[in-house]
Amino acid sequence: MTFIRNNKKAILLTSLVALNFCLAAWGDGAAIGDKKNTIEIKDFAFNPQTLKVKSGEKITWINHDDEPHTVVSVGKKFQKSSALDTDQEFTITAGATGAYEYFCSVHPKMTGTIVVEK
Ligand SMILES: [Cu+2]
Repeated sequence: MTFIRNNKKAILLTSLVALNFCLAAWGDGAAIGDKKNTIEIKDFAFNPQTLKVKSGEKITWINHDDEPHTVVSVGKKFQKSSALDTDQEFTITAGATGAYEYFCSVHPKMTGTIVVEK
């Protein structure tokens, strides 16, 4: 009887440990995927100003200002965003390698650069 009871406890404990590991691994992965290539628009600036990504990765801008902003590629190298309201996001997928400059068409002094690496 004692053996069975202990065994059940051991199985339960093992399951909990395994579950925790799974949750931890999943949580980390999601956090990296979500935050890695995010450019915050705040106080009339793109942050970070220059972002390095790998080709095929997604890049997301999020507007944390009360003013609307846009993301427009110099030379139309990638699709432009619509006017982003507060907390609105705009996502593109990085294509060919190179440096891509962009600006906000509402406030052209706001500029940033995406560097796409292999
Ligand atoms: Cu702007």
